[in-house]
Amino acid sequence: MPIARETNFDGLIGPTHNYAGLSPGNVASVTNAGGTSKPKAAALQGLLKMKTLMDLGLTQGVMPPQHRPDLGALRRIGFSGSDEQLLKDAHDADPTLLAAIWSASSMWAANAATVSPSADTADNKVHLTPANLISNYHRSLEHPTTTRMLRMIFNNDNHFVVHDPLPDQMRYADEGAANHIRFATKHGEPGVEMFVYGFDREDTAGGARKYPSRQTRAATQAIARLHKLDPINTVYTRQHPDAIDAGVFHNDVIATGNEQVFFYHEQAFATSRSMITDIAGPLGEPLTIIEAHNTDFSLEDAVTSYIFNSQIVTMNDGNMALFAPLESKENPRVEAFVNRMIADASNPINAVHYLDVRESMRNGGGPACLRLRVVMTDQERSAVHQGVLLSEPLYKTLVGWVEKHYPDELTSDDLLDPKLANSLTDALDELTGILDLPGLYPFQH
Ligand code: SUG
Repeated sequence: MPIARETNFDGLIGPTHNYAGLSPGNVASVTNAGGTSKPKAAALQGLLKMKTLMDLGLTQGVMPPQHRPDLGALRRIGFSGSDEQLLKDAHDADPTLLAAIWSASSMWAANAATVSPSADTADNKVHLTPANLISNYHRSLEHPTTTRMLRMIFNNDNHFVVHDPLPDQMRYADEGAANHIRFATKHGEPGVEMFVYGFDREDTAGGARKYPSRQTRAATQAIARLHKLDPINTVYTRQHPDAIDAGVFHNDVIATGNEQVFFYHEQAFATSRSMITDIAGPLGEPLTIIEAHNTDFSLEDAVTSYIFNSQIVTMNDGNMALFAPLESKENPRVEAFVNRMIADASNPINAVHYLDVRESMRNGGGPACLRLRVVMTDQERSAVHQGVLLSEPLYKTLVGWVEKHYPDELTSDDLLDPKLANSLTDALDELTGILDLPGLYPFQH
């Protein structure tokens, strides 16, 4: 088996990052609604996160933000006139509609797509299915550009298949890699892919009661078929409805994994521990289970600290490191748990790096939300569009671009400003030059 490693493609936080309370069931989004955001600081935090991983010797990619405000979305639902008129009429009709078309939510790249590495697929290609994100209107606007972008980045038919998103139907509601964990003895070996859903049409009693479930079982099955996965190596697991109702709107808020390591909270899943056997059986080796119990810290601690939204990464020396949100260090119970985990020689995680992505966290997006993890062989990685792979010069250029174009602060009043909207179009035009992605945005056609 060829050696494979993960490359993380982080969403570059866009210049319109704001707090609009658009995601029911996402506690941070709802709690911080109406607050003043700091787009420049947010993007610099995200870039520093990418640089931290790059400096530790990992390949790091960048996914550009989408073009917002999406005035075309307003025209599609019957608004017309000048840009100023469109913004004003949308606001008068419904302020949350105006906020939706400005949302920088494509930063959360874990929701861009579900990815299956070539070691798992029948045709030995890397398969990507862009997520339709239909559960929230502001996020449903992302997939056309996401699909185009992924096809530009993974533009090599010998190695990559970028599918169309699933049908725009609640039956196929899909939120991408946030509800998917891949296990393997080594990244390059055939793995077992675990798909986590919140809602099953045949089992309405299984749904959460208070907050919406965003992923259906039918969607996960469709992705497994599209990706030509071996059914023996595919596991479907339901999120615990109590977890969804506690604010676990994506599974990556309560569980994560890397190679043979499976780290989750005891209240994450509705299914019994038999799923562990379902995963370990085809792998032929036991998993390293790190299960946090209520006696360690509560579901609420998990949701506020976002500890499970850490990235567990295999470093080049074979050891694993945890890239955790700063908020998890600020919770004494969670911090103590992490310290025990790092000291425990029975698991391969032996370092923790705390990352400051507070601006994104206030909208419910931690370190793992901000990245799309793609496991690739060296040959596949060299077939990726190289313009989006981070280097020291590209990092400096992107920092300069952010400093030049991003507002320091954004409030809901700014969303009525057509001049701001226009200046952002010019900025993104410049960005496609920097990343060598000409024609990415609809306005460039
Ligand atoms: O979909 N927040 C995003 C956060 C996504 C986090 N991603 C993962 N867990 N992988 C969401 O709920 C809030 C936008 C606002 O309220 O302004 C938002 O869309």
